[in-house]
Amino acid sequence: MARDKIALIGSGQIGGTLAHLIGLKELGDVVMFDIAEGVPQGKALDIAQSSPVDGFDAHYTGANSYEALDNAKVCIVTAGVPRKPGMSRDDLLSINLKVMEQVGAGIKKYAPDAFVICITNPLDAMVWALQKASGLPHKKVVGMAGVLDSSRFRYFLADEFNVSVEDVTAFVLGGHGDTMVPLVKYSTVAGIPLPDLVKMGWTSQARLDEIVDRTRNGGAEIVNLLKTGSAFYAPAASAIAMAESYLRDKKRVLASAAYLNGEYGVKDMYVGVPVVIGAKGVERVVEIELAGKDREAFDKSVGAVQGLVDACKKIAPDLL
Ligand code: A3D
Repeated sequence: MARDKIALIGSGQIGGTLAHLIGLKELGDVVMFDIAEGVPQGKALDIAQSSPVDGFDAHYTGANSYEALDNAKVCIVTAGVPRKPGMSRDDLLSINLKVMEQVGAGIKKYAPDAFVICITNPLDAMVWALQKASGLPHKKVVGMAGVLDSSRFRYFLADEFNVSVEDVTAFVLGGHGDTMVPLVKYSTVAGIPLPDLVKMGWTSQARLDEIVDRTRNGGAEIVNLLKTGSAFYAPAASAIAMAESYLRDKKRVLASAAYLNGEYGVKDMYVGVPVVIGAKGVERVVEIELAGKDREAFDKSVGAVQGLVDACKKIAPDLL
């Protein structure tokens, strides 16, 4: 059986880590694409040269032309620019919106059957724009954020309770960023919901609130430490989990920015919700009942995403 082709659009920090993980997990052959000349070629060659040491078989190429995406089964998009000092949110939005237009056109032409995972920020608006620009079916275009946010929450909880990360599950809804909604009652240690663990004396409500807060600010904490960039190991690992579920038809339930058409009372927007990812792409949106504070927090988060989408429509009315 021929190996699947995975195209990485953007070969920066996350793109490079994605390429390495794909090799280590033997998920397929890798095409690294970027507008920076030499970068995708150099990274592809460097990683390929590690394959004899680590014992994986994968073909790596680097490219500056969209033709290289031809027939890719999965495309993972990290292309774009980060927010620099002095740049407003709208400046960033309009630059990355143009990038999504180019990338969407490239995918439409060369990889129209691909499963597309967007990571470029501001995530919920960029994945929306990428779907519009590519014209691919909604269920084949998703955004990566929830797996990362859940993973951060799980890590902090495992650390707090001194238990294996494997036994901690977390449930995070909403847009990516400080309005995300970690659902404490659906997050567990070996099936025991967090509120029960508070009653059992494993932690206090105040500590739990601190952990939720740290999760919400997980990205900013790393930016403040790195100073010259944002997180890339955990974001790459998270996108790989989504790609693997698609390629191997694992049907994992993963929090992702998915297109909602009425679910959760939201229409024509990408928002973070749990979905089943299998060979058909997003095979199901898991819709739980939200009430009280959770509903309020979710609606606030949806409002923040709507604001970004409206800004996109204003900046590029013809584009989308
Ligand atoms: P970085 O290392 O800057 O890589 C971005 C790459 O995109 C660079 O190599 C650029 O040359 C390339 N690029 C720019 N414009 C284009 C274009 N038009 N076509 C093709 N390539 C282009 O960034 P990174 O890898 O650290 O992060 C990538 C993106 O992911 C950024 O937008 C981050 O904000 C975002 N990010 C999202 C999350 C989420 O959880 C959603 C987490 C971390 C980072």
